[in-house]
Amino acid sequence: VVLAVCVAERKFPPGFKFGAATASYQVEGAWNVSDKSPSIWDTFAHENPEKIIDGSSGDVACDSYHLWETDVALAKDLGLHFYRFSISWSRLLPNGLANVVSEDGSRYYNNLIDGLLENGIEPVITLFHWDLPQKLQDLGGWTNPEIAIWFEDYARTAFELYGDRVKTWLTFNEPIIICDAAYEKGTIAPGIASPGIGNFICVKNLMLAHARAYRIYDKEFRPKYNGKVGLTNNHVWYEPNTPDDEENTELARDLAAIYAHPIYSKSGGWPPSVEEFIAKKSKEEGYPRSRLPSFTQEEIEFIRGTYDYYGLNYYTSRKVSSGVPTGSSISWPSSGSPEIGIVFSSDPSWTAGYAWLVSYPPGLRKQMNWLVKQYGDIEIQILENGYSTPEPIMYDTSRVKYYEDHLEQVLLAIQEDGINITAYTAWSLLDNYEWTSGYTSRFGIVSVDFTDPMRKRTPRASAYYYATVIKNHSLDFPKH
Ligand code: GBH
Repeated sequence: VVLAVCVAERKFPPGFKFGAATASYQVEGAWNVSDKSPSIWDTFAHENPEKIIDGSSGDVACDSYHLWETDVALAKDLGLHFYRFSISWSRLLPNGLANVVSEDGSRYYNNLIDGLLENGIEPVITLFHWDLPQKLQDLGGWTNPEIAIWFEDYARTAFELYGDRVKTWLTFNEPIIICDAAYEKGTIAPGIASPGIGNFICVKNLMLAHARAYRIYDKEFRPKYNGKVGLTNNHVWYEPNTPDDEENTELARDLAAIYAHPIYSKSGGWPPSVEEFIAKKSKEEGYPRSRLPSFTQEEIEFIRGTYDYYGLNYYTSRKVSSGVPTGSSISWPSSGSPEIGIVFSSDPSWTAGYAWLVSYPPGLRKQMNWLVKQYGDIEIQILENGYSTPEPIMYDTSRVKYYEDHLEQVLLAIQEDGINITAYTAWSLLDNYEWTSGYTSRFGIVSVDFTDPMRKRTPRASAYYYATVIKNHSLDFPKH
């Protein structure tokens, strides 16, 4: 009876949380204040302006380093239950290593955390949202196995400083982008093109780094702080273009799951289909061993089960067809996979959005069902979902529609499929530095005037819409 009422009212379950997200390099600015050292994004944007659509950098961005109180006030006005932000590793640890903790850096995040809590907003922290200290990149970054230890020390520093007040932690934002875009295609910082090699070394090291951070939390911090640790994966939902494409489609889903399977599956390690596929290909290509590095049994056990929730970032879906991706379409996960030999396209019935962001709301529900089928009855936190426009329009009806349609799928997944979804996060609270798109792609429910030295923030129609959903805890409310 209760369920029926909820369905009729399109209400979210009690305790379901709504939030919004940002990331350090995309909003903070203050790239060289105090003792902060450069991250790979400072270097990449400064040295390769031609790789950024508008040649810009995040030197100032939203200037949230100075304007964080305004961000907190906005989050409060929206009624957000939580605010997800990331720590800039090289702001907190200027050497990358944990011998020196920046006073200035640690104070900045302390203030932000306290400011949020004073306003009744939970801080949710991402430890790594792509801005690796340049000093660690100089030593190989994610291709140096030592990074698992560097990351453990960084994570411990953050847990020690903030664990008393921060109860939800993410080790990584979108490992697939960290390893594939950065070390396979080289389209983002640090710009290393090493297809089929660099990306696989990266993911192995990253899985071990995640597991180390999780295990020290478990041992040293959970008993006193009782928080949750996980990571968030970006999934593009794939569907076969024709019945012939079904096998490749499942392989594409499995290939994206090399970032999940070692942690979330019952068996641990790589997805068997991918392990087999890469081993076979590597042999055909003349390699003496698989390009996908193996784990020892001990490593498999060490990584397996190191999660308290499944973090999901979902934006878009694709149709899968056989073919060789070329030119600008080589970008996994949304354009094609040269590894599998597939190209991605959109379905004519899916709503075209800006650039890569085609809107297919049912893809979100289907992706979650796939995850539950793979990994069992896991708690899913949706940690990013959102929509961009090229123009800074205030009456953003297309974004409102995107949010409404995706939230509806979240409700269906909860009510009809019985999936345990506990949180939803809008990307983004603010217009910000959209990586290689610079300031040309706007994701904010709050607009930012980047021509204004004060970086004036103005809530859009979508902000008012989201605030109303949060206030009513429902998709049904009187509309004017
Ligand atoms: C997330 O990435 C990030 O977590 C966040 O920082 C970012 O601002 C947000 O989403 C919006 O993009 O060449 O066609 O493949 C999303 C994943 C991966 C989407 C790279 C864009 C490149 C387009 N992104 N992709 S394509």
